[in-house]
Amino acid sequence: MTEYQGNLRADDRTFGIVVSRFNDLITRRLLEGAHDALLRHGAADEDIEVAWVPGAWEIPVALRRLAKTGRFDALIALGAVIRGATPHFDFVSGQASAGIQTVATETGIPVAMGLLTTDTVEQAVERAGSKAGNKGWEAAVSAVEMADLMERIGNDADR
Ligand code: INI
Repeated sequence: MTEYQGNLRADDRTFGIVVSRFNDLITRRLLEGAHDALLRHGAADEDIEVAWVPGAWEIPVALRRLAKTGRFDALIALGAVIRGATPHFDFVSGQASAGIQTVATETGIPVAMGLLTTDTVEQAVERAGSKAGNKGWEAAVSAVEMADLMERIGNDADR
């Protein structure tokens, strides 16, 4: 039996982050968490690129552009959609989430999901560096693991 597992080693790997400005009180904390996690796992600061977009809706197209450059081993999507703040919450959160996954499956580049979808601002704050941890940090660790896993599995003929 051959088994594959990604290690949490980020040295010599390149990461692209797409982060949305909407609810930037939250998303800046997610970015801080993701950046910190990448550095702590060995990534070099110059191997991390960050693209800011207006809102969660715009995350997938920016991810796709980054993926297509061929510069990245893994990507990270960061955003915050808060139900109380938007009447079209289900639409924005659903389409953004689906679009994020589509970029990963269509390009073969792993995309970690750090898009918060919460009912309240308090829940978002809790997940952006207070009592429920930092989902940006967690997403970045997933990106590190997936980048290593992809290399272990080997070439993707579709890329
Ligand atoms: N974008 C978000 O990232 N979070 C939200 O909570 C949100 N609300 O509340 O609507 C939101 N809307 C903006 C949207 O993502 C687009 O940027 C906008 O529609 C322009 O295309």
